[in-house]
Amino acid sequence: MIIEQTLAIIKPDAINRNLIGSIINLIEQNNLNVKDILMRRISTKEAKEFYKIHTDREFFSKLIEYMTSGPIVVMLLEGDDAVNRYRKIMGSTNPDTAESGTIRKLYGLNTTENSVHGSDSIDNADIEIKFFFK
Ligand code: IDP
Ligand code: MG
Repeated sequence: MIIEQTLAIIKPDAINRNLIGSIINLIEQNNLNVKDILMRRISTKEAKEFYKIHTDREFFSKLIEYMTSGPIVVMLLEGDDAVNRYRKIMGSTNPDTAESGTIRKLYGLNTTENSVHGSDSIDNADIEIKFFFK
């Protein structure tokens, strides 16, 4: 067993549709432990910093507008192989092509409003956890 930590976010589209509980259920049923949790809005400055690797992408401004459109739920998850396992539970970026049973396949609306975020590496998990949980 390799116990890891990762950062998960429930995005505004899922909050708006009362999906917080359903998404946390999927996370917990997969033996990932919620070690910390918060709900708040993020500023435009914070969103731009969080997604800075995508600054030059054509979807960047749409992404920032969306992520600041309402509150988000941010969670520190812990468990065996947490980074890769949570990415699998989320599914791929586009809900239409995401694997069946994944959060994005079940609940995502489109490639921008895809309900959840998850860190993509142990190094980024570390950076993202520090970003929200000092
Ligand atoms: P990921 O969330 O699956 O890791 P990234 O490529 O890191 O996907 O993109 C970050 C977020 O930006 C996505 O979750 C989604 O909300 C948005 N996004 C990514 N690619 C596109 C796109 O091609 N069109 C619109 N929005 C996108
Ligand atoms: Mg990513």
